[in-house]
Amino acid sequence: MNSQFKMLFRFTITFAVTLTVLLSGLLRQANAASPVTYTVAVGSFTPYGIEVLAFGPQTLKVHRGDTVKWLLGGPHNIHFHDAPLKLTIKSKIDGKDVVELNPEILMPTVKSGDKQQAGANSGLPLGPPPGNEPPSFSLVMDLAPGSYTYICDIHPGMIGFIQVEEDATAVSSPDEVTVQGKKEFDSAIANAEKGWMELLKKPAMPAKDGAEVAPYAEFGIAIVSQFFPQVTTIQPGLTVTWKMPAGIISPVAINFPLSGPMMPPAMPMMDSNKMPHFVLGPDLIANIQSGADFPKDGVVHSGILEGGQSFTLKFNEPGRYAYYNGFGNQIGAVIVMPAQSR
Ligand SMILES: [Cu+2]
Repeated sequence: MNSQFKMLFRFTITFAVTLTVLLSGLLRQANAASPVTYTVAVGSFTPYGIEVLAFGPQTLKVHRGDTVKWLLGGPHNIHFHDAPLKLTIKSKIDGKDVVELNPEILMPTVKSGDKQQAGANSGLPLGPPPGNEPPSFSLVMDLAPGSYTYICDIHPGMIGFIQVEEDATAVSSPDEVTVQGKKEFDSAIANAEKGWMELLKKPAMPAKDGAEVAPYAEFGIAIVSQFFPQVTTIQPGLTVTWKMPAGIISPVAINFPLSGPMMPPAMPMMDSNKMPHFVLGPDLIANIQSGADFPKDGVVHSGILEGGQSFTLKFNEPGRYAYYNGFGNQIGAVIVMPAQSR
């Protein structure tokens, strides 16, 4: 009995040792696997105004030394820090007062293909990339295991996570990651379509004290780029307030009247020191205070409204007033009824 036990014991030890050697051999093989490149989608559009403002997949697990390549589907940056920077700043360029896109957002702190480092920012592409390549930005994740958070400064709420796993931990293949990213975006779009249909069931509320317009409808990580409602009807003497939801949002700028052809919202330029800037055009710079009466000349620039901000105008004269988003692709109207229709 005792010798049997010893034999079993010896066998167990031998088996365990053999298994360990075998396994560690396998693991070493896994470790020795050459680094791979993962692709993360950055935002996405539908042809009909539903936009995903997210990184897909939101969470990516990699091994040390792998590369992450972000495919830029719009004006986004990749920034490894915790809170979005202020979108615009007032500054002087060659002695001239301007409002410009925050240069800290615009200017890259690392080159595509570099190793990730704390605070790394891709900056914003100033033009289309050479050739027919879609715009992208890559970093090598030569990092200790742990979770690394990044954001887009343009769209507060766009947040992504790179999880660097121990070499022994299995992670998805690049193909699986691409499929996962697409799945997350497809489901966000489906969710927004459903939300939009639900929104249509809600009756428009008659404006008693003043009307409210939402510049976007948000559904999770997707937005519908339309004014809600698109046409606002009020009695003379009432106000209209454009109210931005807080969260994952695209900035908006309310502009009266329609005045196409549209100016680009911001113009790239070089200063005398050859430093690039993105200077805001008149459609993005406020010419009137929120709460003011609609001006006699009919020209209104609300300035940029970000998440949580609002802009109010008071309409005293009956008429039809059309407006647009200075960032493009959205029009709306305010109809002020004749006083006798009260
Ligand atoms: Cu963004």
